[in-house]
Amino acid sequence: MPAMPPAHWDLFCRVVDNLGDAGVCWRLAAALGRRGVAVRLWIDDPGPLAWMAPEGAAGVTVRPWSDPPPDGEPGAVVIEAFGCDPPPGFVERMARRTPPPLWINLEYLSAEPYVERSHRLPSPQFSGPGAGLTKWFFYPGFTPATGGLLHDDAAVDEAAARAWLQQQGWGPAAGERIVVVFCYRNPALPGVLALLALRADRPTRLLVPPGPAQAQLAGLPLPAGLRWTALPHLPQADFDRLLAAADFNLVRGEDSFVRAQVGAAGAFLWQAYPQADGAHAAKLEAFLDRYLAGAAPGVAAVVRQAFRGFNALAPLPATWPAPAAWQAVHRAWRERLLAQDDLCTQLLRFVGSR
Ligand code: TRH
Repeated sequence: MPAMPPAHWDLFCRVVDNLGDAGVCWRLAAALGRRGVAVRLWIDDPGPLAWMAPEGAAGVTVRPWSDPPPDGEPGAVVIEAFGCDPPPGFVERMARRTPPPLWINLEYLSAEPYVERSHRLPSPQFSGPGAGLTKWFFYPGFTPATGGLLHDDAAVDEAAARAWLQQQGWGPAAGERIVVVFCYRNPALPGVLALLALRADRPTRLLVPPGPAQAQLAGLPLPAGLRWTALPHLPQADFDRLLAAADFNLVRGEDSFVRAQVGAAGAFLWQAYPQADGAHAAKLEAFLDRYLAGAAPGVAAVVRQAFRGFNALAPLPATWPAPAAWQAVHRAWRERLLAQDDLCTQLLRFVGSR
């Protein structure tokens, strides 16, 4: 294993469930690598990377999570994703390093107000293996008062994405819409598909990545005008192309949710990661408040109802929101997000300021 340059960064990722932990961490590591940072990505379940990142990325070394890491001298920056707590043996080494590494906790994405209040707050460690160190909270978000979103590679060439889709054999027939269906098991999915089918003038090809949606569709009689194709797992760069090539995206969780906003011209519906205490409902409303802030009241009301319906928090609207009006909302929102510094830029600036 080549010796790491002194200025390397360590990024810790614990795969809790689904794909977002690995997905967000891989996207961040690759983005840092593009900026010339040498990143060691410590991940407890590297399995998904075999298909998500088959070719690796410049500057990124993937290491199996172990405690303590055999040769893990901490780098200049240590990022723990989603509060995953690096191995205690590694944290002890952090406390012994001179100067101590900058320790960052990269939090989950939310549009809720607490994010702006909490972003960049210090958390001095008074006990445990990291006693004496300070951990800093770094919150992704949708406003300049947050850490921003990962979008430094979101300049999308839609024509290239559609050509790629055609090459895979997943392109549209004449007049067909392409809709990606990447959601959790969703009781509202039949209703959303029925709304899509109402546009009889626009037959629809559903492209369905692996996961609960494939299983749900396999048992679902489809309305006329809809057909579906089960996709294999794709490298993350191809998954991004898939969203970029679609006319409309049904997405979930965190990373595909962000990608549908910054890396796709088509509008989307988002199924938030369902939480037993219902906290995902507040996350959804907070996002919609921002996303729809500039929309005409009539459009905002029906789009909000479509999001709420897709999260089974309210009935779906009787008809699909007017596509052109929704598209205009999406385009304005996307331009606003792309005009803000991306998360990688903000992270590098934060590190440089410490
Ligand atoms: O898989 P998810 O539901 O992940 C979730 C969320 O991240 C949520 O915030 C978290 O709390 C939970 O995991 C534990 O959805 P998400 O966030 O969209 O992540 C999917 C990732 O997988 C994304 O980076 C895209 C990638 N992906 C591919 O690269 N290729 C594929 O074929 C598929 C299906 C996904």
